[in-house]
Amino acid sequence: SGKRLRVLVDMDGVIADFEGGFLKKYRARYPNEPYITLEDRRGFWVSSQYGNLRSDLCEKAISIWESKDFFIELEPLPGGVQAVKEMAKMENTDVFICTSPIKHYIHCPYEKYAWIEKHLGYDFLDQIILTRDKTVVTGDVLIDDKPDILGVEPNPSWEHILFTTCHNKHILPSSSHRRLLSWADDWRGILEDKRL
Ligand code: BVP
Repeated sequence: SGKRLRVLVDMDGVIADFEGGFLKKYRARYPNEPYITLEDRRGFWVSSQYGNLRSDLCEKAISIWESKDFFIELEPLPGGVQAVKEMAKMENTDVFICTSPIKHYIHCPYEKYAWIEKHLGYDFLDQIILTRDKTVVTGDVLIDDKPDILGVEPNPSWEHILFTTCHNKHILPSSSHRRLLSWADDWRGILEDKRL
């Protein structure tokens, strides 16, 4: 019922466990350095919080996600892959994975494609949008854990649904953000709303 819907789903922090994967590999590589528990994470940028903890930890943090196999080995977040598959099978629904690669591009873009193929299947490779500016992508909803999604387009077509994760769970319900608390939350209801 209703109109055709285009849903943009972010990858890191929404369907792939970037924070968990980061912390595990950071602690393995730098066992004697301080770290920030997921409970104590604040702010989207892991590198900034580590840099504030001690300035040299910024580059140590960056070295983790710039390493080979970081992105491909991220675990799926609970329910995310299933939800995306289900969403893609719904009538009148186009689902795209909309994700920003890091600029150290030797491994990340390749591994993002490989992750999608591994967890969502070969045919889902048609649905990938790699962009550093999500404001120029059109859609009805963007499900993303980053609180501020900015770019050259001041009025993006999508409604940003803030996906709750360790670094944003303490943010007050700012301005207009609707939230999805997890994939167990009512994403179907949000889609039906947008379809009206
Ligand atoms: O590729 C990911 C990891 C990277 O930014 C991208 C976020 O993509 P979206 O989730 O917005 O699609 N990234 C980079 C840094 C620091 C770089 Br310096 C960081 O702290 N956190 C982070 O996610």
